[in-house]
Amino acid sequence: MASEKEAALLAVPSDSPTIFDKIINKEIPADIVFEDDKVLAFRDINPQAPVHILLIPKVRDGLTGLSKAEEKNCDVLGRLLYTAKLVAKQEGLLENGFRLVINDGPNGCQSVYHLHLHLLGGRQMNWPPG
Ligand code: D5M
Repeated sequence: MASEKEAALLAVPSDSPTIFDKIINKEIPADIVFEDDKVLAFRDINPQAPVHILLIPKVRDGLTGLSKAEEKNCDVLGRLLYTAKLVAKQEGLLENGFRLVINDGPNGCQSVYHLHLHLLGGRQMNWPPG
């Protein structure tokens, strides 16, 4: 399997449907840990920490990445952040902290062009990130 960086460099930024649409529509399986009318959260297929969960808006509404955000997206962006806190609490392993990451564009190592928040934790994280 290509590394996440290789996958990101091969990914073509676009507004086309992504693998995450298939997860939202339950066309492919995912380990879903949270779902409401706006947000879906599921475990990353290639975890980088004991807890690695992706949070996505169920309706993309132009949000291929954070750099495409407009004022109309503010509600769902806030909802994603708040849901990350709820899911962190639900996981139980993150009382000592966790990290949220949004990769944007090729330089940010984004490989899936449907905005998503990485929730990472369950170990001591390092800084600066690579
Ligand atoms: O992160 C995209 C992330 O999406 C990356 O960590 C792998 C993950 N991914 C890709 N396909 C799947 C499926 N099918 N299930 C769960 N997780 C998946 P980025 O920030 O774009 O590099």
